Amino acid sequence: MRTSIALSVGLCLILSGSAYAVTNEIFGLYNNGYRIQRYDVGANSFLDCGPVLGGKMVTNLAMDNNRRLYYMHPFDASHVLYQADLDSGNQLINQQIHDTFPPGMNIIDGFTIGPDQNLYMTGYGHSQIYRYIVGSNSGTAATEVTLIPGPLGSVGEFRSDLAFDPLTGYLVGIGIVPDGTGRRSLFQIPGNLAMNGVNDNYTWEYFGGNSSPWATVDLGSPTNPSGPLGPNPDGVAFDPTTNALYLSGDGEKFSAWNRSAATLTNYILSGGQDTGMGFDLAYQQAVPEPATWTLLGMGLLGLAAYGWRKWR
Ligand SMILES: [Ca+2]
Ligand SMILES: [Ca+2]
Repeated sequence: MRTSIALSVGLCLILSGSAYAVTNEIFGLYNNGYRIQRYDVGANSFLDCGPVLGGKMVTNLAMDNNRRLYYMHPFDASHVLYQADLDSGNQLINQQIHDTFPPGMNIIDGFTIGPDQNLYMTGYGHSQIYRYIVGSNSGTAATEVTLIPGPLGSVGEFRSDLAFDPLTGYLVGIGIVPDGTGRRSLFQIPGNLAMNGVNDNYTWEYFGGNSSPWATVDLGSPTNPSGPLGPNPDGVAFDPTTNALYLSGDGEKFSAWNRSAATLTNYILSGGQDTGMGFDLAYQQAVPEPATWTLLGMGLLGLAAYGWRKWR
């Protein structure tokens, strides 16, 4: 009987598949990219976490499973990757350089941490996804995916922020649609292609597939500054507990979206005002809780003990 209970608990936890140790919060850059801001999703409130190091505008932000933030200025020749932790009041602490990359990466304008806790990057003119092994001190980021425009045309880019979709496992980002219009929409890449250690060519694909509503959306651009995200759509984040989608422009128009219909749900304001949060958005990149595996292990041990008693 005890065996059955332990086994059931383990299986239930595995089947639920969503036992994440996630604080429901979104981080973004504001104050023209010189400070980090926290949005508490449950309380619907904003908090200033403090200034970034380096004295330069930051447009790249990511957070790992331990709530460590990573950030970067886009325009350096040798890109400097910084890390920061948060104290109990959610103020930035322990800020320091994590690694430095040699020249040749062009403009970097999109960060996210993957489910493997490594750092994924993209930027202007690349149409490439780079992967950096966090903590490797290697000073190098390998090219994991190269965009192929395919039948849509010849002009297109992966461009701004990245985020792994917790629902599908795809890597999602904001990019310039390769149809010559210059409009921005969301694209997606199978997550395994970004994490497999080799450079894969991948044809532009809209978020949700090429027949999804994202195929016709214009989020805004320099030629369409009245688009829903303004002239420079930039930030992407998914809530790992609900799969909800959040987007932003450059320092404005932080907003909740309907991920299936590709429609704006609402702008997220503070006292009726735009807080200036954007450039890059970051949700904590969760991994399944160790407790899940511990309980599953207990269940399996129970099964083994049952088998052993039966055998004896
Ligand atoms: Ca960005
Ligand atoms: Ca790859």
